[in-house]
Amino acid sequence: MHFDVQNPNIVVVGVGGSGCNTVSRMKRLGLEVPTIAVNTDMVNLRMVDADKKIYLKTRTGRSTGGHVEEGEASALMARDYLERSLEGSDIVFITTGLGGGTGTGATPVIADIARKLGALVISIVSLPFEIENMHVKRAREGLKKIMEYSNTVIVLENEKLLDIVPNKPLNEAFMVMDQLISYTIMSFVDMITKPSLINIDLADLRYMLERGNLSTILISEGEIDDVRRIVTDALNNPLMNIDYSTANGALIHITVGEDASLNTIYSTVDTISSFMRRDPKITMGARIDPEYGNRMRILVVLTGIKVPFMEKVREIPELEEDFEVR
Ligand SMILES: Nc1nc2c(ncn2[C@@H]2O[C@H](COP(=O)(O)OP(=O)(O)OP(=O)(O)O)[C@@H](O)[C@H]2O)c(=O)[nH]1
Ligand SMILES: [Mg+2]
Repeated sequence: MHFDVQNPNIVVVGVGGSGCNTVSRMKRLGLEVPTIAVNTDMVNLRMVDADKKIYLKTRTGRSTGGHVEEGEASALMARDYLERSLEGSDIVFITTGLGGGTGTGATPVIADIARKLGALVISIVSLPFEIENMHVKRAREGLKKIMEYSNTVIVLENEKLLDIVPNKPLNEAFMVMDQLISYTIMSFVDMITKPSLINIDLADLRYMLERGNLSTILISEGEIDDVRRIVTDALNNPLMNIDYSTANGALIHITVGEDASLNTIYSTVDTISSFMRRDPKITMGARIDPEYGNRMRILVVLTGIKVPFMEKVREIPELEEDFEVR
């Protein structure tokens, strides 16, 4: 009998300006997974650090000007090429910053192609700042489509950067977001490719990440003797404004040093599930990394969440002519 114990084929695709930035950052952080940068912006694409670069030509030959239809059309025109680049992949991560024309328009097309090729599609998207009013509307429409074609869409809010790094210039704040996204993808890759104490494999991911789901992540680190603190820290610093009780599952990945007991690992999982509704679907993995000593890091992917972003429509009122400035 033959058992195929090869690692799954994984590829990371960054779409649009922000997606390409994320991919570049991952490469520089040392991610050993093939990356593809996709953009309608040739100047940006030249500067990107990726294994493969795909230039999407728009119908006008110019930038999308923020038009999502242009982003979508440009990806459809490159369909064959995108297909060839994604063929044979078991897991396709697609990352983009929603709100512009390219990422918002092309990502659903790429997700659709990858899924039709049989890959598990995990899209990781950042949502624009609330003050980017036009971008928010586009992002909401785009997100709906990306959900349709992905197994799950992990959402992170730029707005949360205001809590995490309130005083940083915008560029550096975006860098923090890119780092978080890179870190999430790298954790997934570690989770399924590195030898583990408790393994998570492709089948577990397929089970957890049902089609059309929204997810978000929680990350935290601390000393193993205070598991509760690590978990509450994670819950108190979400990267997305959500109600935890709406989550229907959690994919939990724990990294610990050699001294941690199985008990510590199980009590972490217990503590996390105690914050969720009854009988959540839980899959866990754990990996020992001697460098962690008596520390522990957790990555929780909360699945099946409802996000206020999809429900609320925030209109900024027009200024009245007789608006008084006091
Ligand atoms: N994480 C991250 N987000 C960014 C960055 N730059 C812009 N954004 C956010 O991502 C959204 C989309 O911007 P871009 O990525 O520049 O847009 P695009 O997909 O290239 O689309 P067009 O340029 O309009 O064709 C914006 O609304 C910002 O909120 C970045 O460097 N990193
Ligand atoms: Mg752009």
